[in-house]
Parts: sequence; C-alpha cells; structure tokens
Amino acid sequence: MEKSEWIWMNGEFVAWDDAKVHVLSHGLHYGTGVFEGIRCYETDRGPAIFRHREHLERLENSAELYYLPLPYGADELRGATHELIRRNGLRSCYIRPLAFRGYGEMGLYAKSAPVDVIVAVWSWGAYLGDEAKRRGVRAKVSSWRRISPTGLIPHAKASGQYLNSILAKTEAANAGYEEAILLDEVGGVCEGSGENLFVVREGTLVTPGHTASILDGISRKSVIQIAEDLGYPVVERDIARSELYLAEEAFLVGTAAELVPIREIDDHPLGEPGEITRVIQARYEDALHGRVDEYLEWLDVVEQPSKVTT
Ligand code: PPE
Repeated sequence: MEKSEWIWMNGEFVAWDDAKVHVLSHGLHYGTGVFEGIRCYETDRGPAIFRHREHLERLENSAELYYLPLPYGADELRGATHELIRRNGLRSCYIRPLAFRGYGEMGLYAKSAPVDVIVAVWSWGAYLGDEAKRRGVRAKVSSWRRISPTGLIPHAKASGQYLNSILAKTEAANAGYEEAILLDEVGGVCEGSGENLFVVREGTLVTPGHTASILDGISRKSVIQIAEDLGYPVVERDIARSELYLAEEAFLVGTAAELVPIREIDDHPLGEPGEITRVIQARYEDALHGRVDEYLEWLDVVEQPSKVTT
C-alpha cells in the first residue's frame, strides 16, 4: 500500500510507522471493530469527501450495534479527518476510520478493554482496477452465503464480519474471477464481496431492498438517486439467481470500487458494459468529482489554509 505521513490515533497525529497496537488487542483476536471506507476526490473547490456525514453516521450505527462506546463524536472525527488530509498533503485519498476494542482485557465480555479509534488516509487507486471500470468484471456466485441477520448484522460494517467476504472473494479469485456475488440463505441475490449490486431487467434498474442481507451502501443510495434523476425506473426488490444470468446489464457499486460493470456471471456473458450502466457510471463519476451542481451537497470540502507543519 501507499504510505502517507500521518495517522490520527486516539486524538493524536502519529507518524505512519508508529501507529501500532499491542498483539493482545481484543479486536485482533475477536474481530471486535467497526470501520468505514470513504473517498476524498480532487474537485474545483479543493479535496472533497464524498458523503462524509453519512459514512460517519454509519460508523456510529455500527458501533452502537456492537456495543462499542465511541470516545469521539462524528464532528470530532470529521475535523480530525480534514486535518489529517491537510497534514498529509493529499488532494484525493481513501479514508479508513476504525474503532476497535483495544488492549486491556480478554474474553468475550471485555467491557473494560478500551475502544481505540484511528483514522488513516492514503492513495488508493480503483479497487478492481481501471480496466474493470471500463470493460467490466467476470463474477462468480459464491458457494459461501452472505451473513444472515439470524447470526450477525448485515447492516453493520464490522471487522469480524469481513471473514465472510474474504472467503467469498478468495474462492472467486482462486477460480479466476474478479469478484464474488453472495446469495442469502434462501438463494436470493445479495451483493458483491465489497460492493452492492444492480441488474437491469426490461429497462428497469433492480437492486435488493435495504432490509435484505446487504450492507446498506452509500454508493448504492447515491446511484439510486442519480438513476432516478436521469429518468431510469429503479425498483428495490428480491433478485433471483437466474436473473443475474438473464440481466441485460449488471454492475457493482461501492466506495473503494466505485461503479464497475459486470460483463460475465458464472460463464454467462452479459457483454460489454451496456448503455444504462455507462450513462449512470459517467454521471456518478461526475458527482464524485464535484462536476454536478445538484449533487454538490454530497461533498464535504476540506478547506486548505496552508500546509500545516509540525
Ligand atoms: N457491501 C459490502 C460488504 C461492503 O464492504 C461495501 C463497502 C459495500 C457493500 C458498499 O458500501 P458503500 O461503500 O457504502 O457504498 N466496502 C468497503 C470496503 C472495501 C475493502 O475491501 O476494504 C469500501 O468500498 O470502502
């Protein structure tokens, strides 16, 4: 990964190489952490964080769901992130806030283990590659089912839950595919290993509803809004596996991946990225980079007084 200079850790700016934890940190053993993936883009108004407040709200929600008291509020984390981007001199970056049970107590009910919070920022290119964004990816339905609300919390973005995504992604990658698509316990389509999913059926965009076993993605919400504003009908409903194979178009959306077309699923070709996918992708890219007036309210501009030195 591409290093930056500083990481914000429990209220302080720490040199990248010094931002360390004890090997007996609770989160390392049990996955007791919650995190976010956010992106900051270079715009005419300066570096701008896409839907920062919504991401910080989801972080607070994930923490609440896992009984992790956050020692810093969203405003503090927002301010720290702005300062961190300035100090690192970045114009665009990926932002990773993480709150986890730290060192101090072992066992499953470790209420006295502190909740540590960090924010890291670094340059991170297209998650599935630039070629994937242009040409689309080959995806494979995973033999691993998406975590179910009967055992975990699909709507929380929690560290331990990602073992499920990692199994799916590893299986797909080892089989020569670029991404996995996870089904729920009854075979309904959920999402990619780190992205939400849309298919086009008879000209309508279809995506699983927000109460499905998915992460209630912020890119997903943004793309729904953009599609509707462009006049495309959008329906949130269950999707059958067979619909993946028969879709006119399909694509994935997520913060790290952005909007990535799917060109093949389980060896059923969907073809080159279709028109609806391409139109929405272009509009979404414009929104991310502050080129659409009506979506400027989604951007949290990082004011640039002058580069701070310490
Ligand atoms: N589903 C999952 C399981 C998921 O991890 C993400 C984001 C999404 C959907 C899309 O959510 P949103 O980013 O709010 O639109 N995945 C993050 C982590 C990826 C990683 O490998 O780390 C991300 O895209 O930042």
